[in-house]
Amino acid sequence: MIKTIQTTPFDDQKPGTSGLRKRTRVFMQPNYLENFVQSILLELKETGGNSLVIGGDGRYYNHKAIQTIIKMALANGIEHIHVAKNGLLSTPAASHFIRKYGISGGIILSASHNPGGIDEDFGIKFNTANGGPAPESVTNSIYYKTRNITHYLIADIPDIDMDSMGTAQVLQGTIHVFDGIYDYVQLMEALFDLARIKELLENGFSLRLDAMNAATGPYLKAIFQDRLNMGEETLLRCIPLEDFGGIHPDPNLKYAASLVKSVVEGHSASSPDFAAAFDGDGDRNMILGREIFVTPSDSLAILAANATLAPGYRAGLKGIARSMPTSQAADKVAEQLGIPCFETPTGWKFFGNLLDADLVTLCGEESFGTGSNHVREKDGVWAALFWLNILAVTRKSVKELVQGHWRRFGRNYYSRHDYEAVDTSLAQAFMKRSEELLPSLNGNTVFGLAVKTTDNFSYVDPVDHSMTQRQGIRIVFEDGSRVVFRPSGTGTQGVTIRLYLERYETPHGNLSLHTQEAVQALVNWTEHVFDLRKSLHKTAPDVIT
Ligand code: G16
Repeated sequence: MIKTIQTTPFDDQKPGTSGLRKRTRVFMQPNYLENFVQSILLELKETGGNSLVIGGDGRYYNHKAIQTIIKMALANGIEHIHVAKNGLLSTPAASHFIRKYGISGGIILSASHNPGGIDEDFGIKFNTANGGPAPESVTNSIYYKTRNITHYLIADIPDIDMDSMGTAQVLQGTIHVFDGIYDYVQLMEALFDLARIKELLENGFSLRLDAMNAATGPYLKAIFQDRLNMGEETLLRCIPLEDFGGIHPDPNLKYAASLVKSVVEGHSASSPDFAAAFDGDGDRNMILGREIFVTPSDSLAILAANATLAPGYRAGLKGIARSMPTSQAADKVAEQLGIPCFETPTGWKFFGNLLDADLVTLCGEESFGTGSNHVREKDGVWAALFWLNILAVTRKSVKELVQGHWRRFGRNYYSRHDYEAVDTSLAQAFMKRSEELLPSLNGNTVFGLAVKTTDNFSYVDPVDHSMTQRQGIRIVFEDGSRVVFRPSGTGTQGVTIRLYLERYETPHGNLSLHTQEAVQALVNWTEHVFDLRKSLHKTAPDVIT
């Protein structure tokens, strides 16, 4: 019943910022998925694991991959295999399930916000027993195994029925098909005052939530339709589709442009008071209010400043963590609250130790990620509920809340310019040349911008003291503004170079500039000093958020 299949290594199975992401057809080639899964399962077994959660964001190839993983987990002697009904499980819900039931780890099939389909992207993430993305020590060990693999094990059994809940004994293991929605909704009910939110909504406050044809649809229905009695018109694109309806399930200004247009730019009396969109696997969020887009960095800072208004955070915050490229808006709040603010490399996995050691309560990233110690992942639906809870208590509009925040802490104008699918050798040469230039910039003033410090960011984890180096080129100016750039770790074609621009204005400065106008001097400075566009053979960024 258990087959041993001979295989040879693939040389491109090094996990990136968040698991292994490739074109779907790469995963579909013989043994590709199996090699990676076998390496994960060996890692799980070596660390004493005997239970596993499996689920995904519903994209093309999910079902087939889940069946393969179940059969391989059984063959590798995993005793308890928990499979989400229909295979659908958002990333934060997976994290919660692992933590709540003490499961040894989880495999989440998702390429996050990347498009889905046979000619698009697929991905596989491994989360450890704390519910968070595997740290680098674990992903490096998995990668090492993929380099040395000679065979994998798979049970020769028919496919498992994933469409109905229940428990079945198969070979030496037990397969539990569970409801991927229920536990997560219970957690949200414990953290937020849903009755107060309901009262707000019953009093004419209007809402629009966009699941972008991806994993959050069923969660939004369970919370906003079943518990908060909201009508269907408030929930957009809530049926998960294998190809996300042909869109990028990426909640940002480019890929959720129609929502942005109807709420922010072309707002009218019928525009909702609050809107949010979520990505493929439900961990990212974009927050909008009538006439205002809330940058993810500001969202983190505003949630932190108002956290005690939500029941789950009444006791206050231990600390805040943000990824290095995320704006320093949260630092200002931490300073006023008298709590620490940690700066980590990009990747949610770097927050895990800080959360486990209870050093921080809230975390956030500029890449539309916000979360807390309730799970070990960023969490889109949680962020929307947190905002609604604060709005329900303060009875302010989103715009009033954001502008009031700026008047108190100052405004960190912020924008990210992405240069996508750059030729790998061009991108590498550009990063190398830029790093070499750094020492000559210190103390120099160009275009009126005085450079204070420069580095290629490195991080020492305060808990386990592991060191992560060269995480992005960072130029800090005397006025607190910053230019940062780094290669993305989640792209699947060539290299994406991300340029992060941040300019700080004090509470008494000009708080109402257009963002691109506010950061233009930093763009000019970057072009002058690093010749970025020419070096990358680009004339303009591909995406601006
Ligand atoms: C992943 C990680 C995030 C990271 C983002 C962007 O998000 O979980 O921590 O900020 O990628 O990473 P990069 O700039 O390297 O592309 P997701 O939602 O794609 O899993």
